[in-house]
Order: sequence, then C-alpha cells, then structure tokens
Amino acid sequence: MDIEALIKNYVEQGYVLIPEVFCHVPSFNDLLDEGAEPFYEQDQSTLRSLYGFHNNPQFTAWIEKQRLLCEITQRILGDQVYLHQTKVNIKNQQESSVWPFHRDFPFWKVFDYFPENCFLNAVVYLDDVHEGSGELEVIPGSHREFLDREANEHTDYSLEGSASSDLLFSFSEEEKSYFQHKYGLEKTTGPKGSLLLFDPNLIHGSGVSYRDFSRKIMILTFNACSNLPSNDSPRPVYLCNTDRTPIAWKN
Ligand SMILES: O=C(O)CCC(=O)C(=O)O
Repeated sequence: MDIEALIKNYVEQGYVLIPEVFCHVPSFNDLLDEGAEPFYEQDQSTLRSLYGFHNNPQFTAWIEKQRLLCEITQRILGDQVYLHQTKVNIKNQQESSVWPFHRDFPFWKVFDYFPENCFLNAVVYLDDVHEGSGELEVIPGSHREFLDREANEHTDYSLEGSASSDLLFSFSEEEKSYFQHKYGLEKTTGPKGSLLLFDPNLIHGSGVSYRDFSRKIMILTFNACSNLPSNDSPRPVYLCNTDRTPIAWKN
C-alpha cells in the first residue's frame, strides 16, 4: 500500500477510502457487552448506535494488532494516539436514522474543550455498504473552508443533539448546496472490511436506507495524546473518553 499517496489524498481531499483492508473485523455481537452504551432512534426501540466499547476485550485485542492504523494515525497526527470515541452506527430503513450534514470537530471543540483538531476518524465497514443503503456521503475538500457563522458557533450540550438525527452543528439545505456545488459530493460505498479515513472537519452525512437493516459501520475517533482539553467535558465518557492512555500497538 502506498502510504504516502494515501496521506496526500487525506490531506488534500479530507478523506480517503481504501477497499477491503481488514480480512477480520470485530463482530457487532462481541461489542454488545455491558460496558457499551446503546442509543435508540426516536421510536425508543430501534438501535441507532452503540457507543463506548473501547475497553471491550475483543475490540482491544483487535485494534492493538492493526499496524496500518498505527502507522497512519501516527504519521497524520504526529504523536501517539488514544481513542476519544468509539461507536457503531446502524442504518435502519426509516427516516429517523439519517445523519444530517455536519462536521464532527465542533462537538469536540465546543462540548469537550479541545482547542485543536488533532483528531482522525477511521471508519471500519462491518458490512458491505451499497449505494442506497444510507451510505456515508462526503464533500471532498470541505475541511478547508468554513462559513463565517461557524467561527463563534456556540450551543448548549444535549445528548439528543450529539447522537440523534436532530443533530446539533448541522448545515441547512442551502449551506449544503453551496458546498456541494463548489466541491461535489462523493458516496463512500465499499465491501465489508473497507477503511474510510476522514478529517473531522470534513462535511459529511447520510440519508435513509432503501435496502435493508444490515449496514453497520464502526467509527473510531483517534486523538493525539498531546492534544489536551482546556476543561472537563460535561459529556459522558462514552462520548468523550477521559482515559488518554496511548494504544499499546503490537508488533
Ligand atoms: O453513520 C452514518 O451514516 C453517519 C455517521 C456520522 O456522520 C457521525 O457519526 O458523525
């Protein structure tokens, strides 16, 4: 794999999709232990996301063996890393499972008090992700341009606003059209085991699924260990992990 080209793409476009990187990925059932936090759709019964499995033994055994993630995170973030957030998003065939277009970093800046974006999102495909299955869509290059109104955006924390389809920090249709018209829109479909890396300032979102209930993606948010918050986050540790011990990668 040409890591240099991959990093160049990530820096320029704000994302890079590498098909079929992992021949083995953690099973969703393994992650569903008592330490993980489920989040439900508005009907209060359909599982939307599972958060906070960074201490799950099956998951830790898997992540510690991922040398590619070790190399990429250390090259891009220039430091040892820990997992700020771990989650699996499940795409259901219903309106409420959409993710409005947004950036991720404002959540960590405003609610978790991290001044710098020294974060990286790694999305591991736990299922094949087909077009029409509510695949993640990204606006290439949008991580470099910000609207004036974003400079001092401030809003109060709410759990709903952090994890539901009624998401805080999302863009209006008009704003999304502005970015889309300027930069285009890419669908990130790919087989199970693919890896999508994206800058947390990249604008992204996903629509409803017209297919089935099976699309699951695991989003791992790495932070550089030297990137410290200026205050304590009001959010639970499954949204903002306070254990900043570096990942003990295995050779
Ligand atoms: O799972 C998805 O389709 C989108 C997830 C997302 O945008 C997020 O978790 O920030």
